[in-house]
Amino acid sequence: MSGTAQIGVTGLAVMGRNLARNFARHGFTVAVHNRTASRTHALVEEFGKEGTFVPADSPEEFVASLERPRRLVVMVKAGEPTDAVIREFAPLLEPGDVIIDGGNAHFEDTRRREKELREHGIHFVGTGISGGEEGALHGPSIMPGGSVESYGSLGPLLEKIAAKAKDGSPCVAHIGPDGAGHFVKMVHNGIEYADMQLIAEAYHLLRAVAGYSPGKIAETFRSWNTGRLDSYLIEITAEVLAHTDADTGKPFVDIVADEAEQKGTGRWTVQIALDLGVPVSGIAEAVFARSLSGHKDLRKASGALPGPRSEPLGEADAAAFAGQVEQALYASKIVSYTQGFHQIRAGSEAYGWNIDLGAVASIWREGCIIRAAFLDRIRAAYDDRPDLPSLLADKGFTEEIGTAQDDWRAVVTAAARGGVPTPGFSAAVAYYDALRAERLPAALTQGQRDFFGAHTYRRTDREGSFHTLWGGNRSEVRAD
Ligand code: NBP
Repeated sequence: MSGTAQIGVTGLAVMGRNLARNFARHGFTVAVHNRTASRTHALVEEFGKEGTFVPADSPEEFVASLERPRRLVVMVKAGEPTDAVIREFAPLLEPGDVIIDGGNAHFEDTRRREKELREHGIHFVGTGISGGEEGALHGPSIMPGGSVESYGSLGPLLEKIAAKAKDGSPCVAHIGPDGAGHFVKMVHNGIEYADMQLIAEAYHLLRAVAGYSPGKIAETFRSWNTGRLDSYLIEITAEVLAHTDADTGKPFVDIVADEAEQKGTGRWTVQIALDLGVPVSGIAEAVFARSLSGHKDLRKASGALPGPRSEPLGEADAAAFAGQVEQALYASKIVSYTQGFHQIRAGSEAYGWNIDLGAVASIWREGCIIRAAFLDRIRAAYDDRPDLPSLLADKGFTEEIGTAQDDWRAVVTAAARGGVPTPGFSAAVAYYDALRAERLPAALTQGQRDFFGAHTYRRTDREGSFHTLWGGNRSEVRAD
């Protein structure tokens, strides 16, 4: 027997509850279920008036309340809880039904689950959902993977509840088969790590080199937010910096312990990038910066290490320096998006996902943490040239980074002189210079490898592999 609910949500903590309300507010009949039934009843009691909910206390009841083919969203803790829920629900489903995993799953887990369920004719749609609890309620950016067929059944519902960009288009697109959606969400979070690190470095420089107060830095970020850096993260940075702690009267940022957390997705992005051989140095530096901040004992033990003697800049120089920091932040940001999109392209090629990079930029525009004016530019770059080898190769970005580069280098130099750690800015400049270099010292690295391990090298002037007899007469032999 088939029920009446067009969609079901199981797992009604903050994300699932708000997603269920979002579906209901858009006129869908929503079946709701949670392992602990009290959450289900609380949802209906508190928000029942917002739409039509069909509460279910058992998996059987939940599945029976869904129209066919059934579409059920799983919003539980990623990892083993997701497997437990699938084990519980899959036997109750029929071929053609769709399970949507909206949690932050590792894309390899999604690939495994999709394959297992496909054997039973069940579609498994690993879906990245970005925007936190507010986004889940008012419109998230949605990155579904899975089969084209499942998107046919699911897409119209997701398009209704997704955030809408300024041009009215929904921030959702079918990303590609199996784990593609969760992969893209992972890199999205990685880019967000890099963005946050760059912003933190800009703050640190304005404080330590320009001598600005947190309030003055908040003003600076507010003014940046009216220009090309316009984004959610810049906006909230200004809010955080302007906030005063009620207990002490001190700037809020000065009473927060300076040890940042690093959860799964940033770390995963870097681990996978290493496997794919993609240099995402901006994201890696962001993860390392967080992890270094957490080594409090090591930092304490190193506090007496000598550093440079430096004075904050005078007022006029400080204002000029702030302008340079804006340029450095923008240029570094172009680099971190370049690296992130390179990783998505590499993942797409490695797993045969055929991901449309312009569409990815397009669906990140609203409702999500990295919402940024800048994403329109990225989409336009890929619309112009879908085979763009790197974002930096786009004419517009090339020109902008060309304009920014003197200031960018000046900021990195000032940071090194002033003893202010800027791993994100510095790594971004190094990446840029490495990409544009005609010759890299990798040639010397290859020579060393051939010397100590007979690893062979290729020549610039002839095809083939070669080895030099380093211990002998140093003559060269063909190695292939
Ligand atoms: P949590 O990640 O805190 O998970 C809590 C939910 O999982 C509850 O409904 C809980 O049921 C259920 N659950 C657990 Br734990 N183990 C279970 C099991 N073995 N069987 C059935 N249910 C189980 O919730 P959340 O913060 O709403 O996030 C949900 C998902 O969305 C996560 O994967 C998260 O990574 C992802 N996500 C979160 C955000 C965010 O901003 N919070 C953003 C984007 C994505 P119970 O009530 O019975 O304990």
